[in-house]
Amino acid sequence: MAPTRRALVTGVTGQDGSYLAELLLDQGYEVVGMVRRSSTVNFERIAHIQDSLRLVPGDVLDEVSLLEILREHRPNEVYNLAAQSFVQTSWRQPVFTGEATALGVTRILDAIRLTDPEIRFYQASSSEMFGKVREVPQHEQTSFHPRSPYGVAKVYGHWITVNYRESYGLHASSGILFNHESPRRGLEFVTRKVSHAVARIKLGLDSEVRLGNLESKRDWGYAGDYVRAMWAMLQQDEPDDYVVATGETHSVRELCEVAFERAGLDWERHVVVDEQFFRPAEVDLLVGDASKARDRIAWTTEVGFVELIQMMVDADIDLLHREGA
Ligand code: NAP
Ligand code: F7E
Repeated sequence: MAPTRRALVTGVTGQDGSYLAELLLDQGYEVVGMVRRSSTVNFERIAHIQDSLRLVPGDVLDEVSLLEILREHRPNEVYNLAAQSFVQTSWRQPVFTGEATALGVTRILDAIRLTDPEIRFYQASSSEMFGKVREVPQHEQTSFHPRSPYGVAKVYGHWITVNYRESYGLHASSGILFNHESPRRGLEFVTRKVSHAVARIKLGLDSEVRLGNLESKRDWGYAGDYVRAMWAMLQQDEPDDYVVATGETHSVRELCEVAFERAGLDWERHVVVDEQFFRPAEVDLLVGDASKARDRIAWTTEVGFVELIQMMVDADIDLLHREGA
């Protein structure tokens, strides 16, 4: 019988961490999830699988905690999903964003190098690295021009992953993932902000939602589809970098149309444009070319844009009902 594989997931309490942990458990892995200390427990996204996970305390700001976890749990694969991931916050907390989202990657890579260089490593890179895009669509060779401290930090995380692969021969791969959403998305991101607002308006709890740039365009996919790509990258003989995207782009305005329509509402009666949600520098248009992921790791999407947004609106209406609204 093949030995049980063990994976460490940093950021396991986040949107992607929860879907990835489910996938790894389904594949028969022992899943070690790293959680950082907080004054209240925030395990909502993993509550349904919590008993099957081994949750261990640690922080990407603290290299000793990472070394201890690797020494004690000896994973075969490490998925680094931990980050300060909200772009808007990165202008307010640029140094913290750099510490967690950029240097956190080096801390993990170094801990791997020192404890067990055979560990396979996944880095959660981002389409935000393309920023002021040089070409459309964006692929693995497109140059980076990040437009936020978050994007800059992700560029560092990406290149340090490539560098440790080239310097030390680590099996380190970087997934350049475009926006991916789900009912588990944080409430501050625009898709979930809109789906949650639609549910509240539908149930008479609110009358409007205030948004920023309605013309901005994103390539939005479903998080459940994207975590399959992360796992597939680490099953390849050779480490590499892959763009993961749907290849379709939609504006925030279209997102509003689909979301409000799902609840039988007219978005123009409820959406208010508010300057406070505009960004100091914007990424206007993102659309990815995932041909390499399709060809080399057989990655495909199962959930399209309209289905995704409808799923999120339905889930938020259900959630509010369950909360007794
Ligand atoms: P998310 O929901 O914001 O989750 C981020 C996770 O990182 C949370 O579990 C958070 O823990 C943890 N974390 C933050 N700071 C940490 C620290 N100092 N030490 C340890 N853990 C820390 O993000 P996501 O959407 O799942 O994204 C996962 C990763 O993919 C992130 O690196 C993100 O930047 C990247 N990414 C996301 C997308 C996307 O569209 N979702 C696209 C490209 C790349 P708490 O729960 O304690 O806050
Ligand atoms: O913004 C516009 C906003 O915050 C999308 C993260 O997962 O994906 C995510 O970053 C767009 C932007 O995601 C509001 O200006 C308009 O153009 O949902 P978002 P993001 O910044 O694209 C990338 C790939 C990551 O890696 C990140 O970790 O929507 N927008 N009005 C708004 N955005 C927000 N949040 N709120 C608004 O009111």
